[in-house]
Amino acid sequence: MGLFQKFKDGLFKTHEKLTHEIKRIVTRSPRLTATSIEELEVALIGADLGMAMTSQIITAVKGAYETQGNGGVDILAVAQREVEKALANNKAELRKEPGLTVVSIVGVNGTGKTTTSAKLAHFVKAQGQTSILAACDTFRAAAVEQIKLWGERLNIPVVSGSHGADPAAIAHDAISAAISRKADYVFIDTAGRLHTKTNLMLELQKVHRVIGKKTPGAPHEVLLVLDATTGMNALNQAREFHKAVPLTGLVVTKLDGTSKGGMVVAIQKELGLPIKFIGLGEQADDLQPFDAKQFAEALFSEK
Ligand SMILES: Nc1nc2c(ncn2[C@@H]2O[C@H](COP(=O)(O)OP(=O)(O)OP(=O)(O)O)[C@@H](O)[C@H]2O)c(=O)[nH]1
Ligand SMILES: [Mg+2]
Repeated sequence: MGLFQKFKDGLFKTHEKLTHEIKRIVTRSPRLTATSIEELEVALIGADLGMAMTSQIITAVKGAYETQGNGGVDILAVAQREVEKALANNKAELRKEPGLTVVSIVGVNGTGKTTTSAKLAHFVKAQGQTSILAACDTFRAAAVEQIKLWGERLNIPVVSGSHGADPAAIAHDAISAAISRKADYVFIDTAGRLHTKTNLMLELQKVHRVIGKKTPGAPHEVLLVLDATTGMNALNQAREFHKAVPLTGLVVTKLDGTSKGGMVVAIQKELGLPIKFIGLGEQADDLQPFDAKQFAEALFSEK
């Protein structure tokens, strides 16, 4: 399946809702009226595109009506162009160090960290690179089994410890194993934690400190996993995590399960952190590097 088809399938719900509503507005009134502008605003905000992006699209639509007149404006095309423009500076590449690259995967409970860690290992493998998964969620009883299962399925080695073990020690062991095997990446699957729990955030800082002592400059990537179905709550999570452990990027998961996929745009604009990957389903290859052009096209294009 091509990349665009993946984006299109994964963003289907958001696409359907947005295009359906926008086409209805245009059908009812070919002229741009105060009411149709208001309805357009509601549709865009309803997809969680955020105030700033919504205003930018409305301004562009008004401009297009002024220059092209009624009937000549394709609102979907204007919106697509504006969204693509707004995300043009998003740097999605996963960092690659000359030696080992250590990637820490963090976030609140249930956002998709373990699944994302496994999908990332699968992603770099497809590019000819090797990795090790570090099972640093020693808190939740079934967590180690879950990541081991992924490891078996994808044929990726997993370094784990016993339930309740020190996550920093497991991260340390995983890096040792990666160095001796000359692996390209270590993906550290951390336990879910609420951004409001100080002791849990301190624990995460400790994991990162230990990693940094073992490999200078590590973790090279700290990716916050956000669940798209939680909408704008994700903004708050991101701000708090960023204060505790400086983030290098975001992964937005479960976009296939929401019609509010515009939150990707709002979050990127608001935080200025790059969206590195998006989760478009539960399978290993449903994690895709974020691509502004494909994303904007998948939201608005009728192709
Ligand atoms: N539909 C869909 N489901 C996803 C996606 N990413 C993860 N999931 C599902 O979300 C659920 C939780 O995923 P996990 O990877 O266990 O989440 P976690 O953040 O590790 O959870 P904790 O370790 O308990 O904090 C699982 O059922 C995953 O299959 C996605 O992009 N799309
Ligand atoms: Mg997990």
